[in-house]
Amino acid sequence: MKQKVIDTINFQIKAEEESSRLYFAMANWCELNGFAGSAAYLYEHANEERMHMVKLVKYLNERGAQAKTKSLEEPQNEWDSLKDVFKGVLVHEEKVTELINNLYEICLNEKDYLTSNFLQWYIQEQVEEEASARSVLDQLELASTSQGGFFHFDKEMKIMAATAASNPLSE
Ligand code: OFO
Repeated sequence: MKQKVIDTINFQIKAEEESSRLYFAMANWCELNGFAGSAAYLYEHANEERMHMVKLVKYLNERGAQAKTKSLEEPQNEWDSLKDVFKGVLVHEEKVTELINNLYEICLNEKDYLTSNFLQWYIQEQVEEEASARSVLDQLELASTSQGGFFHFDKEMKIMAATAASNPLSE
């Protein structure tokens, strides 16, 4: 593999681990602020991000390149509101989409078609993750207009967390 591709995948490994830690911190905040369903959803999301990281590590190992475990910054730990948390999820996912697009472009420029093919899974995943973040924000917007809306929103998030946990993404 070309070094530029290996380095950029290692950068993406770090980004996926950062995603996992950010969602873990968000889950923790939700749990402390009485949103148990949202916490369950975000703990599950943190697990999925870790799986995204491991999938990249295993890919590099399969190709005989070295995956690196890098040091990380402390993630954000405080938010003003539940809406602020989920706005943060969308902004973060949009950033990750840019990183995946950049990685894909590098693979094409370096004529690494095997890695380009492998990355299709991540490209589709970003479409789904952005759509899901927008849908959660829409539901939250609706919840804010009705009495007891946040209670029902949080119950819905618990159901979504259980559904995600029972459908682990295939490796
Ligand atoms: Fe790894 O997909 Fe979200 O960040």
